[in-house]
Amino acid sequence: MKIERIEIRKIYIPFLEPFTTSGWTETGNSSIIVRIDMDGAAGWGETPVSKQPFYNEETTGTAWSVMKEILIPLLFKNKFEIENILEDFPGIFSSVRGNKMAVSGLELAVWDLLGKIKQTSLSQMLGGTKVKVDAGVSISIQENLSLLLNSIENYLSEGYKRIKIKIKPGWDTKPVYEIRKRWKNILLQVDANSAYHLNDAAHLRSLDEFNLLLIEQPLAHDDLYEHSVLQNKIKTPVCLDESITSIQQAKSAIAMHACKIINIKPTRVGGLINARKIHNIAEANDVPVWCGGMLETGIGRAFNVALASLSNFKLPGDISASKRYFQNDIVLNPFELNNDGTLTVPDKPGSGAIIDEKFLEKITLEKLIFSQK
Ligand code: OSB
Ligand code: MG
Repeated sequence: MKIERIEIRKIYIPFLEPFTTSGWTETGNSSIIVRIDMDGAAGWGETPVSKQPFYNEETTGTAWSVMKEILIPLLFKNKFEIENILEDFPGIFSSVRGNKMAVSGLELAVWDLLGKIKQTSLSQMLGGTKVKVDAGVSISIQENLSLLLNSIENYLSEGYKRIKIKIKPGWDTKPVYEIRKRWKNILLQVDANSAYHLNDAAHLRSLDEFNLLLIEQPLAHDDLYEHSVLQNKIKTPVCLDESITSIQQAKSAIAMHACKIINIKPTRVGGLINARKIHNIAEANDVPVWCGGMLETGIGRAFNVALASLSNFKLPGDISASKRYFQNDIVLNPFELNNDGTLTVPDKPGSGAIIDEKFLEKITLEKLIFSQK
């Protein structure tokens, strides 16, 4: 059996508020949305790239051309037994290096497709054990402290279980001190997106007294060794995001004690097959994980929520309700925050996302269709 049709779209949906990290600002979602048709079913995926290579090396432009020129032709060449499609999938792209986000959008669409054909939910296919997952929120760098404190107060009153703030030199100890002064016991963590250097270790150690869950990606995106040195100098657990690009990097990071916690984003590691393997390796080594986010639409979010239903997702994820990002989401069933600060894991076949095709058409900037008999 062959994949009959693949459609990719560049979209843009503005965020309610710009999202600012230590190094860059995102004003909207510039993902590539993928649709794969086979055997009368349609599977949807999302490659949550940014227009600029500031988080990782991929962009909307690179993912688009790699999908179009390399990945889709490779996928079309292969015949699938639908039952084996997930086993076969890694082999099809084994010659491709990097470009994990481009690969992931196609992989996610295949999972959704398979779930729909088998009438099984993604969480069930993955071996998830939870019906609800704890929701946290990642807060952009704010112009001043009172805006930050107000924002936290609002999210806490909505019921979010954990607050993450973005930090950078000059916006770190002071906001953390003010937050802790006001909320002694909330679950709190910080994300530096590689804004520091090893010679900032003494400064980062001053965060130790604030009982943070973790400090995420303090040092260079492609460095493991210096994170292991830093982890020896500070008590706050180091968590890696950008550095964990593959199963191999995850194994190395664990072996080197470069981190005590891992942020897993399925799209950063090439999809759910790799994400689950990293989850399993971490679990076997007593390294807890949590699910990060890339400001996805409801399509990508559904995969994150399903992944977070696995047992070793021990900490609340950056998986928030749709309305925290967008006025209108791309799906007719956007994620909402439950009263107990959780999101419900979808139990419908596939990812469970129901696409608002009219809205999708409206926000599409460019579309390509590939088909074969
Ligand atoms: O570093 O975790 C990050 C958003 C875009 C790129 C990188 C990161 C983030 C977030 C927000 O922190 C996560 C989310 O709410 O989706
Ligand atoms: Mg991060």
